[in-house]
Amino acid sequence: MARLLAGLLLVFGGVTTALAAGIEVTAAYARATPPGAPVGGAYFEIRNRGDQADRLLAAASPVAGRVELHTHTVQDGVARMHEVPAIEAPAGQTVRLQPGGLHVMLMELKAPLKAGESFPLTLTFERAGQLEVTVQVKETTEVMSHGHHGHHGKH
Ligand SMILES: [Cu+2]
Repeated sequence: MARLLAGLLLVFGGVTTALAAGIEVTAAYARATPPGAPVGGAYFEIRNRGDQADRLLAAASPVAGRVELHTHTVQDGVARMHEVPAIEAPAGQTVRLQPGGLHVMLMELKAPLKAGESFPLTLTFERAGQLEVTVQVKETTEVMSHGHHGHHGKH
């Protein structure tokens, strides 16, 4: 596993922008996680430079057992997150994944995400196909009021 990860980081290290079939993914980052935390969030911007709508269908990373696409909704004044089947990327628009909104959820983390490190994330788009991005891990600077409570890991 360590060898695989090192190889992937070598291949993808330094890549901040990934581009495929009109889809550009920039500013990918994840929040550092405390020891033992089972999940982490990853965020980035998807710019669709093409003239046809696309959708992010799935994501995968060697740092997580599985990866889900999530959004937050507020019900009865309580913010909750839940899985979504896809994240829409309308033609000519930029979609921003951010804390409190759409995000990529890294489930079953194999090790804590440490600030200053980076890891590869494979994104699968309906039209553009697979795109590899490098996610930078950043220190958590703001406290999420809703956190990840109530995350049952099933939907
Ligand atoms: Cu989530």
